[in-house]
Amino acid sequence: YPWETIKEYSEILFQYYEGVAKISINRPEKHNAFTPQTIKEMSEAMELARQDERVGVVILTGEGGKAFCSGGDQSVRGHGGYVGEDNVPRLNVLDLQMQIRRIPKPVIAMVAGWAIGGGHVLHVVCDLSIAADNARFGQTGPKVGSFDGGFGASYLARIVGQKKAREIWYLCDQYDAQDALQMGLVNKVVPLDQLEDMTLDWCRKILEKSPIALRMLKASFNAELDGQAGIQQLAGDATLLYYLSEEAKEGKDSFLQKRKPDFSKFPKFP
Ligand code: 1HA
Repeated sequence: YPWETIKEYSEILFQYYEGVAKISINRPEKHNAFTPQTIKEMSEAMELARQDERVGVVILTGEGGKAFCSGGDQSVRGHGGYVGEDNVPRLNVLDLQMQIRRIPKPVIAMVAGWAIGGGHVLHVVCDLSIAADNARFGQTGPKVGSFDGGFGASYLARIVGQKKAREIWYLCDQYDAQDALQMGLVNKVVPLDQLEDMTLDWCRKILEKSPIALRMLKASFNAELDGQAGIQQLAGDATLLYYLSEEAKEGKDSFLQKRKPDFSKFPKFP
């Protein structure tokens, strides 16, 4: 596909094609393990994808066909987090997880090869996951001295159930694509050479749909688990819709025209 580069980065690719933005971790020699810099770049790209009115769907993936993402780069793990060139330890992937949940457009994880540790959690928080037949899933935290008790635990449990989620974290086993399909952890499994075709096919189906309906659905699915923050997102979308109405515009117009608002003509629905 003729992907066009939106912006050049050092550790990711950020590309556009027909309504779709693709954010791809580009460290295949490390199975696409992330550093603070990788996450900083992904965060900026996600924000640009959010602001870009051409973009209706975001694909999250990894380059090379052998790994989606193997989590935090253990070789830069320091005292209190993953350390970049500024010598500051960071767990900034948690902010990226929030961005993936907050962006009012569907995010699809396109998973080839390893989705492990913090890389597994990244696919978990995406709206949809499409896996190649070579995909392998798992958490490693208790083995390598880490854990993600946020979405990595609670949202995983919503997806696969409490027993299975505890098994995944306590045993640190690896699961193949069919296992993942069976436990509802991925939406579809396809041969590796059809992964991008299938993912773009799903993107096209989504892009034909009503953007506001999709936006409201994403916020609604999030609201239950995200508590007050989820309700805030859903309520914000309700405000967006209200601002589109004549009734809300009467409030603003009357203020600017220094007169009393007249809401009498607006219906009081049963
Ligand atoms: O838990 C969190 C967080 C929790 C809260 C808040 C923030 C968090 C942020 C991050 C994380 C984490 O991600 S912790 C979990 C970190 N990840 C792992 O424990 C996975 C480590 N990797 C592996 O277990 C294996 O590499 C593998 C099962 C994915 C693949 O095995 P395989 O096919 O045998 O390949 P392997 O030879 O191990 O890997 C290829 C190269 O990639 C190796 O480099 P080389 O020896 O050739 O120089 C390997 O060291 C490197 N590599 C793979 N994964 C990582 C890595 N290097 C650094 N960090 C990695 N994660």
